[in-house]
Amino acid sequence: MKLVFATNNPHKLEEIREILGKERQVLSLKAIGCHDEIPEEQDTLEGNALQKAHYIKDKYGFDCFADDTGLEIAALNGRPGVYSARYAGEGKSPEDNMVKVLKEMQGVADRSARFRTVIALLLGDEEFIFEGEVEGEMLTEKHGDEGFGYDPIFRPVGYEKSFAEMSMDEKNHISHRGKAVQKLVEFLNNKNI
Ligand code: ITT
Repeated sequence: MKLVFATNNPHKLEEIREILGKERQVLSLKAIGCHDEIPEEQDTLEGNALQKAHYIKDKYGFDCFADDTGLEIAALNGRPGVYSARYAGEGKSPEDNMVKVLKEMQGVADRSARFRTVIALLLGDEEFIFEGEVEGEMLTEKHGDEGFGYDPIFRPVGYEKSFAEMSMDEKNHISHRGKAVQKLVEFLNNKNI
């Protein structure tokens, strides 16, 4: 079984291969000759996940899946949410995004937040959705060098370290993406795919 993972983010590909790639081949966009910037124009995670997956299915014909992820901070009314990738502006780096969040959270007592991932899977002409989330809190400064994106400033509930202080395996066991991919794996197993 070959599935294309419609992402331009190499960290996501690495995390997902660690879980899914043990039994199934997960093809990158590069492997199918796609070097496009895939549009993400919707205002929900589900909408964007579906848009990314459909872009690949429609253009290349492969069964595929896509992930859209957002960091939802309670004190910021759920921001950056679906706009997590470009929170500091178009073309800005993950570092810039973190700087903006840390600035907005200065002196804020309620630090609760969660990561949410929605995966859209397209098999033949059917579509399926899988979700995962993890609760945690925003730190006041960066901790750790592992992971990617907002990992250095997010600490999951029940842990003493940030996602960026965890190994990929440790993060995958408890993370938003890890949980959503686990549901995807169970679905594929049940279908004998
Ligand atoms: P694709 O759309 O190509 O998959 P992306 O990086 O643009 O890659 P998203 O649209 O899902 O991914 O954007 C989510 C943003 O949230 C992005 O800035 C990531 O750096 C960040 N992010 C996603 N997953 C994360 C995780 O597990 N830990 C920390 N930050 C994460």
